[in-house]
Amino acid sequence: MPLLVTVLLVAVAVAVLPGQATGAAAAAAATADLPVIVQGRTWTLRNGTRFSYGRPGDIHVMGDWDRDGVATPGVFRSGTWYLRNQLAGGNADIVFGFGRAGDVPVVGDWNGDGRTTIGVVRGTTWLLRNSNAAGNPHVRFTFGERGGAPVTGDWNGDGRTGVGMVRDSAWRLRNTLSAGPAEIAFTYGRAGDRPVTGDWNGNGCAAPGVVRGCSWYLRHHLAGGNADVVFTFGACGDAALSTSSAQTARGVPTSLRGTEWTRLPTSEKVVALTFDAGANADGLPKILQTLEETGTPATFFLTGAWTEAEPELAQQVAARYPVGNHTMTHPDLTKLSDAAVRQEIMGADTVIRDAIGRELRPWFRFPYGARDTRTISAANCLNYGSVRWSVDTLGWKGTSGGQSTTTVRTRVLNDLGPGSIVLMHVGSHPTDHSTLDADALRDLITRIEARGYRFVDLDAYL
Ligand SMILES: [Ca+2]
Ligand SMILES: [Ca+2]
Ligand SMILES: [Ca+2]
Repeated sequence: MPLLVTVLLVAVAVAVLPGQATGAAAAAAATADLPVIVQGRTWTLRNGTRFSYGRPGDIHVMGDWDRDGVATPGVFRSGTWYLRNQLAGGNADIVFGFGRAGDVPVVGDWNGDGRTTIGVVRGTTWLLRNSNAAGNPHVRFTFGERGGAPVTGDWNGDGRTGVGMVRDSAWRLRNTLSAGPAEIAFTYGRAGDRPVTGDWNGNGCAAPGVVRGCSWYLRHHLAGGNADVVFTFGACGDAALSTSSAQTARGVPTSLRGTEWTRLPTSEKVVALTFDAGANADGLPKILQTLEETGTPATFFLTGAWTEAEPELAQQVAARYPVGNHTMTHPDLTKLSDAAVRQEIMGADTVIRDAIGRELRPWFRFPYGARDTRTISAANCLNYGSVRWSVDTLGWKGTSGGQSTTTVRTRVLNDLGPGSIVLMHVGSHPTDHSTLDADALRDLITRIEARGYRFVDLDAYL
């Protein structure tokens, strides 16, 4: 497709005011699906409808839960669904549990009875319900590839929602809710785009779209080619979905847009331990053991290169802790071209997502902490937000650099305050082979807790 590369780096918020319905949306048949964006807890439909619902960090979905012909919002929050039957804020009309934290929510009319119901995708296993209530899955099968983004839509217009998986620009769709090969395959969009599906022209069939930054490229056919409709809607980092689908990538917390965190946005006595992995993994076994034995939450930032070298360790980390993107090869991004910045971020996204089988966004950390307005904007437009640190232990300088477990400990304790973000590393020093962060960790955890602080991971601040 013809790509407006410049769009990627223009972090311009396009405000959509109520009543600003577009010609395209107004002209489409009543059954056409609408693009939807969510910023924080504010939902905006492409026809101007706007309301607040859910909490920041929820995963957003829309569907016709009560079969009255109108699609309304819902959110998935760590295994609990909160569905609303009105296009307005308020309390949830339907609340139930299905799936668990880390599952990817999907919605569709799986049995063709006119009611949209829910499901989750766990790796490549699809677990679907035909009613909006807790219970066992009515349909269960495997489809797709690890690391892909699940999508749903009535591809063939028979009234039943089919499934699909999008990996980078490869779309693989299936009309039948059972294990088997893709029935439709094509390429559309590119790595880093967020897929979105809907019946954009009201012809009864769902079709693909991608959201890149705040630009939407919608297609009216199940085939590669040029976008049929292109427009800007929302801002970089907004969650994107349609009135018949779930969002396929997390939005960026508003407090991370155009800026970064050096402390967590909180006044509570909490501390986030963060570990960067870009060199070797020498300190990792000890770190994982200490974290596990002390029950301490933590967050890891991996480079793509490290993950390629240590895929099993990456999986081991991701099984217990949130994982963020630390670029492919750990360069100073401020010295790279726009295209190279994008390649570094998305290269790592693809490699790490493939290895751990889940979304990394929005967590991103700049190598060396080197960033500027341009590169922060580029990260935001790829739905990443930058997490810096309030204290660097300097353990990475090693014993040969004059550091010790005492200096590591002292630096952290001197910085201690609400929302401290501690930067540590999983590797050993390249020449003296010391692993000061790993060695200091257990004592550090004890001393921080003794001062009345508790530990949190970043996912608690989505
Ligand atoms: Ca409805
Ligand atoms: Ca149904
Ligand atoms: Ca169908």
